Amino acid sequence: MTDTTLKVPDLGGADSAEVIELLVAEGDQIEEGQSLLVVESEKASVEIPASAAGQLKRLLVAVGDELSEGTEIAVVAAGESEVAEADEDELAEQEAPADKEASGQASPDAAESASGVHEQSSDDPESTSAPEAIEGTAGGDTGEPLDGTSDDSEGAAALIEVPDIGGEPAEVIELLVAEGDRIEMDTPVVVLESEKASLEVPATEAGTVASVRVKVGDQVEQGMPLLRVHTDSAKKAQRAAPSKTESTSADGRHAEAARGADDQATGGAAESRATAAAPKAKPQRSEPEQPAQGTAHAGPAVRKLARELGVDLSRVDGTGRKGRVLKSDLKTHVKGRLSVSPTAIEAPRGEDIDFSQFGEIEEQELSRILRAGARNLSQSWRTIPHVTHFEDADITELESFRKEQRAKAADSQPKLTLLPILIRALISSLQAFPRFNASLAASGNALVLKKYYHIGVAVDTPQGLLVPVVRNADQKGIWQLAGEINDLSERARARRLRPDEMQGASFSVTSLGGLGGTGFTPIVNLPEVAILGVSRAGVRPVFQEGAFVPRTLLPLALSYDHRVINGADAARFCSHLADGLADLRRLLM
Ligand code: CAO
Repeated sequence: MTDTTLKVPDLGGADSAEVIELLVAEGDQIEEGQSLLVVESEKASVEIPASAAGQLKRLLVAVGDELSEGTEIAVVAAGESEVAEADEDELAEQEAPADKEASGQASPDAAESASGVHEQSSDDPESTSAPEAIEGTAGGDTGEPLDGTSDDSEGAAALIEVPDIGGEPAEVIELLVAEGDRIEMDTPVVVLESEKASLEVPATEAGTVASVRVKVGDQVEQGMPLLRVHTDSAKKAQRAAPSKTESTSADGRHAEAARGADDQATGGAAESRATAAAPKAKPQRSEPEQPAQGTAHAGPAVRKLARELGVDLSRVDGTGRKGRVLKSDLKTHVKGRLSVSPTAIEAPRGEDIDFSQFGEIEEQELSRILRAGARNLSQSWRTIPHVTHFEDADITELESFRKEQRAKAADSQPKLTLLPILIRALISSLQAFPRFNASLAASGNALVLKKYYHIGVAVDTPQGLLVPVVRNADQKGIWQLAGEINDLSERARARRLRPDEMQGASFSVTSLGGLGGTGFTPIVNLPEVAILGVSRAGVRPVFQEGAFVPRTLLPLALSYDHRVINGADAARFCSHLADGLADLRRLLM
């Protein structure tokens, strides 16, 4: 078994060329002379042939990389059939930091697959020059064990890695520690934000931060190293040290579940489920740009690439001499569009409007949570025929009861608001009307009735709307529900919710009662079929037995999917709920 590193041959006079297409993938059996990739220089586009046959063990370049003669492009294992059986240490040795440093070309992705964890981005000096960046992740090349720990003069070193974040990539939005800082177990070290949630990653080791391996704006995934820590004890940490947020099962089912769960966190699952099934989310606005006025200076290769990508060159800011558009400008332009399209909220008229022409403006970046939530809400709004049914529940007696209980409650007990009591009453109505605790099957031909009662509770947080889930709410008493809602909403606001805590709701409640309003029309949280909105209770005159009497009324708004629930069902459901709230004894029946 011999490994051969394939390199870029003479590029026909060009100093460098850009990889525009990969023709092979890792694991492919390749023949000598077979084309591996297409590169394009200012002069021409050419296919780079393999100079040796074998199984493609590692691809060291990616589309967009700039290559020159001699750049390493792939590692081929001659006569080897199973890449999976490749010895990891040997592999790591080939990727020794010194080699990387010398070539400066090994792509981060390549390093990632060798080590099983992601490497730092290549524009970070530490990722290419600091041997420890490789040591801690790849293991074998420095004698460090694969468990991500190492012995050094200061004792043991360990990596703190990205925990399970629901199978989604996330962005580093805040670094809470710096090199040299002293950290304890559970000290929040980094704030990550995915489309579903933002969370503080707690330290899984106590010690001194030896190096911070990420920077704000980096995209990270589960398992990627965040920090290297000189730990207090010489005791080695497990490479897969379970963090507070980790619960992946051996068969990986958790990741799937968490993915589905997160969908609900920001208001809808269907879209994310669809993208999970698809290889990659497609940009929302993938149509070619509309031609704009004016012309652009650019070379033939840039023009060709622009044509292929559907980019109007006159819209690209040229940074070359006299404003000439370079390939790097084109890349920046396309990256900009791609980075916006997949996650952005659709602009109102699908076009950029320069509002500054009308007056002073300020542009604020939308968080990923907000953007994802907005997309899910749009999807729900577009796909579900929504109807909202209104009902006022007379909670006069209930309010007296609640205040009485609250007055009697010990200091240690949670604050008793209407919400937990409402959830108790709601469970009774869901049990009486099972269609409300259901989802439409993906086929559209069946209704999935759920025998569990996991209630999503919309929580207003500084990062946006989150919907943590009270599980098995039917098995919990009012005080327990109150405690859980308090805990979940506090942790949602402190970015300490785990992705699995936002998964699997069978019905959701959104209460604006603490804030005000007489009614609103909530949007169904896909893939659920109904949502209950609660507004502020107030004392109103109610005509009873020939006279107006003051009663405390609680405005309820039930939005539902009209494909699944008809208006009469909704009216019955709401009456049942209102009756339960009006007379708690009914809940015992
Ligand atoms: N009518 C009158 N008063 C109400 C009420 C209602 N329906 N609901 C709550 N209140 C009162 C509470 O009793 C509490 O009073 P005190 O301060 O005197 O104790 C106060 O309003 C604040 O309640 P709360 O909001 O802290 O607690 P809650 O259990 O009612 O709600 C939670 C918890 C997490 C749901 C809520 O804080 C929240 O985030 N709501 C916003 C949800 C949201 O944004 N929905 C919109 C989704 S669509 O964009």
